[in-house]
Amino acid sequence: MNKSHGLSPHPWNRGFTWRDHAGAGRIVTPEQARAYDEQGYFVLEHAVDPVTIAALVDAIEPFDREVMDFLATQPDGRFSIAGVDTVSIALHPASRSAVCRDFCTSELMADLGHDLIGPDVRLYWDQAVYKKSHSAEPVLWHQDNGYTYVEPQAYLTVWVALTDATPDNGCISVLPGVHRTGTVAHRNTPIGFECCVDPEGAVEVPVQAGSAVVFSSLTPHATGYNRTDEVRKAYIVQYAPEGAVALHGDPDAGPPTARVVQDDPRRQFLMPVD
Ligand SMILES: O=C(O)CCC(=O)C(=O)O
Repeated sequence: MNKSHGLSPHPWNRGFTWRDHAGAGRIVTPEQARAYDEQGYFVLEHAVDPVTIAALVDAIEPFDREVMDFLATQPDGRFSIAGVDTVSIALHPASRSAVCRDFCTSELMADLGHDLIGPDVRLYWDQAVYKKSHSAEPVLWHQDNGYTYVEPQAYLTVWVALTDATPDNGCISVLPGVHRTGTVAHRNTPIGFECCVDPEGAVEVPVQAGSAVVFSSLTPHATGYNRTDEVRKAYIVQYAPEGAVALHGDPDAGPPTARVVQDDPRRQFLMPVD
């Protein structure tokens, strides 16, 4: 485990081995596969056309409004890591919008899943994350597998920029290399899980609307404050191997108390094979 970042293994992470992705895939180039293996991420430039991006923004808009209306009813406008003054998270647009569902099960995503996960892939999660203008909080450094512990630990996150994402408005930053050691321990804070603070070697990854940051569930990442007047919008879609399970329980208290197969037919769609 990489001691220079002060990281230690998650209590449930025993004997993890990263599986390399050799050769060219359907869409992932050998260079991108090497970056994914060595750095834990790559950028897929201009992955999504402007018409599709506009359709996604329109489809997500009512869900984001719902979330903002809900947050406004909460104490201080906050609920968990979300808040009217910081970030809104609309869960599972693909379960309610054909536009989002078609996007999540598109050839682009099927090809990414095929190349980076394997032949039998399911949509594991989708959410729209809108960082509000002059946001009050950053999103802390975390691995996606640090929130809900999934096995196999290595699944795929595709962070699709619906607006340009810049260092000024809270683009993704990643911490290369750590993914190869599996899930690390996180602490639970009032504004989310955190695995490290201001780590050395972090890389900011600005991308234009329509580009995607493709990274592992094991790649630590964070986003900073949005210091602009505009909302920064992203649609995050994640893919896991068929048969993946979510482990429940308190990692500090002992082994998992439940293992739940991730195959909810309302939203965890099996990806097309061809
Ligand atoms: O888009 C963001 O600001 C952060 C999203 C994120 O880190 C996540 O969904 O895991």
